[in-house]
Amino acid sequence: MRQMALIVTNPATEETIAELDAAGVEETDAAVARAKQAFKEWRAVAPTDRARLLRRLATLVEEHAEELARIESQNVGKPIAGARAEVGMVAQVFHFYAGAVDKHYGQTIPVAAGVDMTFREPLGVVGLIVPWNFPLNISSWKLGPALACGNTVVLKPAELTPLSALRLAELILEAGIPEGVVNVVVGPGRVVGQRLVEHPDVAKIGFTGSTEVGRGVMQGAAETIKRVTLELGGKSANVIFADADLERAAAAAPYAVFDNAGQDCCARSRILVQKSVYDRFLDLLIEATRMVKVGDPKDETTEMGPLISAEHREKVASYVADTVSAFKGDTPEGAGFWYPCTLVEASNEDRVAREEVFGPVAALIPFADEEEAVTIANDTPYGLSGSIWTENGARALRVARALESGVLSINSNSSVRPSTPFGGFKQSGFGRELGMHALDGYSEIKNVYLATGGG
Ligand code: TXE
Repeated sequence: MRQMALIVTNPATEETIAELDAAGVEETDAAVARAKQAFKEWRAVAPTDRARLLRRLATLVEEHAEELARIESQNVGKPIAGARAEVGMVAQVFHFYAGAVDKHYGQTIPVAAGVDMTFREPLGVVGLIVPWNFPLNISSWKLGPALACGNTVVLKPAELTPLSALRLAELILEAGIPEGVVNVVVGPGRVVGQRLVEHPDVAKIGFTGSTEVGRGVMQGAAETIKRVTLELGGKSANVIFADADLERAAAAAPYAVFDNAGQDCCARSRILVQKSVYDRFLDLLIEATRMVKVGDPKDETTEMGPLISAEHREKVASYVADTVSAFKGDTPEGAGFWYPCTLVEASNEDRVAREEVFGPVAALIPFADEEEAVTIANDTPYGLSGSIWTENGARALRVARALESGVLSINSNSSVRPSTPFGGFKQSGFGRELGMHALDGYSEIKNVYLATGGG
């Protein structure tokens, strides 16, 4: 049975930009069947040929970068300059995995009376479930390693943002990747996503989204003992010590939480500041936040666009309702799901500091010393990313080792690079994306023993 139509909206104008038929269970099953059929061919493609096809895809993404950036900017409300940078990363990710295809291999292990070897086998059909905040980027983080390992794919973009994945699917075919290897199914998470999670022919789910839905994915996967990789929410700390370069830390802090209008699992949305420099840092931070240019995503100089939807804006606003704002920026008049850059002074017990707001809201929290900074930073169910700002190298590493987070940066807020592992501790999920580590999540180790003598 067909589901209702999906209306795709530009969050900056509230205009409809596409109407699509939503897929249901039947279409999902058909996509899985196509992927299962294509697996027979794709797994047998020589690694060097798989590498060549992925490289061609990377090149096509580069050649269509402007078009893809415009689609993403229109559908998500991202500033065009940021969308271009994201598409640049998508191409780099495919280049990285093109290079990785034939470098992810097994071992020979010394044993008595024979030869023992390991092989990296593909899993089969993998279901990739992607959110709306970085639709193309997160798709590439999963597609790259999945295809490099020889799996075939059913990709489910978020209902709100399916357009870039549909265009990417065309480029995948243009690159020469055989039909059926990548199938994009657009439909509601609780129908298409859920079916992928339950489908007996899907070997693994690579999921990015909310912790709540991630929990359901894990439960649903138990029935068929599916592999899962979960990249979930975050409530990361940006820890500013008194001995930091305060000007640099304050100049960078707004972008660590307001980038993508705060709809970023890596957002450093808790800014922990040592008490002795708190007032000075707050002044610098307000000054830097004032500079964030909020407005039309088409404008080349815009740094922050709207939120994804009216419903999401309501959710974001609910976190700020009972807080003391230290700063609230301006937003454009008229249509669009705008929300201002907001700085609130909070305690780590407040709801705004405990839950993932997923909007341009930073909670400032003072701390006395290193020990208290670590205690507050770790006092959260999440553990995705975080930053440490200090000129004391030993402290920087001490704190980095003590923080319960998967991705940390020192004197920087950078989180993602094609070649380095990305993923969470605690309720931020498990499994790693990007880098060589992601290949482990899309392959199975097979051990083969060859008897060469009596044994
Ligand atoms: O996420 P969902 P939503 C957080 C963020 C945000 C909140 C809600 O706090 O405010 O989640 O966002 C699919 N079985 N993050 O509602 O629902 C869904 O269609 C299988 C953090 O958009 O988790 C979409 O493709 N799949 C995050 C994907 O799951 C299901 C990114 C994510 O949607 C499903 C996004 C089901 N039952 C939101 N229900 C991050 N870590 O970056 C939905 N989906």
